[in-house]
Amino acid sequence: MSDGILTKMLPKDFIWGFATASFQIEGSTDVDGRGKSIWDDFSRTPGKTLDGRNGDVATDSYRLWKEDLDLLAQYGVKSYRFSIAWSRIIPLGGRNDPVNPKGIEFYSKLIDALLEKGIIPFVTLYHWDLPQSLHDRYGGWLNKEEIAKDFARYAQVCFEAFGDRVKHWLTMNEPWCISILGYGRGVFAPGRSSDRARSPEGDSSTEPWIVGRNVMLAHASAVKVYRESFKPTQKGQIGITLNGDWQMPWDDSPENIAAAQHALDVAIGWFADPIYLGHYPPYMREMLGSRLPEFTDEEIQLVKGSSDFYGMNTYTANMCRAGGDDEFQGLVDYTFTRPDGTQLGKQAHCAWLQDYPEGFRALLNYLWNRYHLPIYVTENGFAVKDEDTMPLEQALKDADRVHYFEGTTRVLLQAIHQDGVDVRAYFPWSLLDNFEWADGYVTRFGLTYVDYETQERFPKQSGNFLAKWFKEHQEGSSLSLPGLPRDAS
Ligand code: PNW
Repeated sequence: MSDGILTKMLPKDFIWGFATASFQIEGSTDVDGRGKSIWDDFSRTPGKTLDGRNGDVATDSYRLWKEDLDLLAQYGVKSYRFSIAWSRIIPLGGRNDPVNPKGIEFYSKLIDALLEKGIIPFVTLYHWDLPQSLHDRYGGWLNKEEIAKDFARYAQVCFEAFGDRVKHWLTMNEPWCISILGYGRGVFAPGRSSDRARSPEGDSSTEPWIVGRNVMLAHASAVKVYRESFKPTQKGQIGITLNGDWQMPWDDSPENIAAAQHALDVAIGWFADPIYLGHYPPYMREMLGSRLPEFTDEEIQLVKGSSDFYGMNTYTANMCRAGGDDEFQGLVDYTFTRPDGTQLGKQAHCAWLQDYPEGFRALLNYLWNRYHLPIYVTENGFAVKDEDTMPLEQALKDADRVHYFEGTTRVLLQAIHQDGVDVRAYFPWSLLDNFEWADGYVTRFGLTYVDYETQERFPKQSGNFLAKWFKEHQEGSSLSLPGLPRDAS
């Protein structure tokens, strides 16, 4: 094979698949002994979601999981990233609370069925659905001692029950979102914030930073349990996945060049530096002073090196200008408008997302050069404008999303072959349109359209594009993979 052909292909053991999360797809919030999560009542509270809808049904995947697996098999994925609902496994959440056999049984069957289809389970332990009882009992993520112990116990129960078959574990999904959106801006559960119009209690100047540290400690405690008691026999990998978008200076002024680094420090370095390098980025301390919660020596030893790989969720890029008072962006203003007035890329349905594949490539390079670990891209996707209101036939021809994935798949190969970045996995978000948190069902990220009246699933062109692209770019895969789902057009 000539170099030209090789550089068009993915590395041999490259993993790809589609991703979901428990609360966004399962529904059936009140069956088989599931305990409440913090998203249950939050999403039922008027004013918390854009369309006033909640997660009680979602895509009904707790009941329709077999259909979802058939869909995955039709797309020919190698892997499926899904999350386990803590409150199905331990309804009250705590380390002395009973384990729910029905919860174990549900995920166990799902894992077996995946393996029967030759699909690798890629499992997230925590994708935002904290057991409500832990929040009520001791403040949930705000309570360092309790939450780390309870999370480690929950993780242990999962390793015991599923670790014989699951070899890819993610502890937490997106600690920045957990901390900032849940305890700073107050737009995600539990909705705490200093803004009294939004929340009766909370302190946005301190709580997000405390929660961030506690999430890292809980993550690292679970990893310690895995490495000491399970990894020697189960031989899997475990890590965390962080959200973060590429941040670039708006122009070449020194203050805006510095601003872009500050934005990266707060969006990514806040977690990635302690976990991979063993200390906070200096800018975090500069910005927050004594409000930045310290780690003890023992804690930082626990946290440092606690991820076997870099788990990367990314959607877009921003241009950065120094200034503004938003600590959650590192006291940096974000814009999609270039100095010449043009836009970075196509605008998505949600305000924070434009299509800019070069940002994806730049971020891969930045993370590889800074942390030197294999990168697993565990989320990447696009919400098409007005997809919620257009007719089905039109929604299935999701040209803007196809364009987005043409871009990211192109630069993915460039990052691997031209830049030498060690990327090992890629999971577009999401297998299905689903409950998009504070956006309710208004914003759709699916590669598959879901009719929420009938719960019927219809592959979009983007889903078929990705299936075909990976079929063509995987060594040997065209020989062994099943046919594509029926065409959307
Ligand atoms: C991620 N932002 O969340 C989550 O992991 C998914 O559950 C979610 O459905 C997906 O991205 C699409 O939103 C994010 O404001 C939420 O920058 C918000 C942001 C980023 C990621």
